[in-house]
Amino acid sequence: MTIEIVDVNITSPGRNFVTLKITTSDGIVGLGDATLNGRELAVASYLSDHVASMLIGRDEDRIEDTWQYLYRGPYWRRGPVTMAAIAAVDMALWDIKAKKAGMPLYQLLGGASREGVRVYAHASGTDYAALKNAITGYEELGYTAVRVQTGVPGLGQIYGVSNAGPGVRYDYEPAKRSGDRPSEETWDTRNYLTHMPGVFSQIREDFGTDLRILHDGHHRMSPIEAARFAKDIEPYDLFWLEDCTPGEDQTALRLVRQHSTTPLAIGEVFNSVFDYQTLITERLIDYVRSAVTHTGGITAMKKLLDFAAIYGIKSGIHGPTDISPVGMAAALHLDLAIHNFGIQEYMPHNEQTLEVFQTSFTFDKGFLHPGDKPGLGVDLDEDAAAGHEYTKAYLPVNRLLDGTVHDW
Ligand code: GCO
Ligand code: MG
Repeated sequence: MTIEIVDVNITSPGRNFVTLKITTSDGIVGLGDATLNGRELAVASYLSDHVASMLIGRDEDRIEDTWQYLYRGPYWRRGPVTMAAIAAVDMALWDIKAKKAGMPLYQLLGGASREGVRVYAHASGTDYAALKNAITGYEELGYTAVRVQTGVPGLGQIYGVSNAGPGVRYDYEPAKRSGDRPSEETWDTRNYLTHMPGVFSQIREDFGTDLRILHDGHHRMSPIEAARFAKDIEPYDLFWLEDCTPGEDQTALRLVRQHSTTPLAIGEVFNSVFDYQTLITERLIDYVRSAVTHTGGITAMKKLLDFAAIYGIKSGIHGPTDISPVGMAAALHLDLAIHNFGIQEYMPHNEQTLEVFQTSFTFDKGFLHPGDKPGLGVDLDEDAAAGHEYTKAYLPVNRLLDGTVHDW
């Protein structure tokens, strides 16, 4: 059989998603996530203007060949737009293959290596009281791991901190529907570095040693600042410190490693195994943070995680709300199958999103499972999707207190 129809679906049930839908000549449908936060239409155009026509008539079973054709074929390689587009095709083809086999995708990846996938939630608060309230709420829901982000004195709205106030949802949606340009936030690394160790200390005092605590530096520290920070927070036993330095500078992490045993995670802005070559071979990280959606899909992510496994490095796949339920399903099937699973990020999608994308995920005491429907196990309700028109949204831009643009 061959690929007969290729559609690109754009919908915005509270936030934008781009989904590739491939239909074969015998009517099997595969879905792939192509969402690139704040740059959604660029990937949609890459797919509909440059990729769709090349897929028509191809054998849907030739996943590796199609991957190589899309990666090597255009001469221009890598980059988030290209790799998100390739990822979407790859996920859709795996979805089709698993549906044809009548199996959930994880079975084709080697079968389950565990009963469920430990996930971490996003706990945040503008001050410690709000953060404590959020952590308590997640513990009550059964989570065993939380990423903690909190306001810093002297700064306003900052990365990772929900200003929604106490409630059942404590997570954070960074993309803002702010019209034609991004909103702006302010930052001061010194204030942050002075404030955070006390927060971790307080969390350990209040919640004990069982809770897995994660934290995201969001690329804002210089190598020496990150080294100092990672060393200062060692006593609080973090599960990981994520993105402490700017992602493109692989050797920056040598300095951090030399000074601290705090586990390090990086990679949500990466899109290729080559972004990790130094990091993995020199054992400069402990967790791979790529999204399946931004790293060339299941085919590429499996190779990347197998490469990491040789060096004792584990997975920590990116799973914010800007990864659609389709991309999340791809992550969960991989998580379940691979041996070197570490943890999975989980920011549950809102109700409107889950009406558009129907999943069969189950959550039990801090562990997620993708479900046992054939394929990825996610359906796209196109009528529901059509009710949510694309709305431009941007990630914020960051400035230091003197106005200098800084990493967000
Ligand atoms: C995370 C991330 C996200 C990103 C977002 C950008 O660890 O989940 O840092 O919150 O900021 O995915 O689109
Ligand atoms: Mg992050």
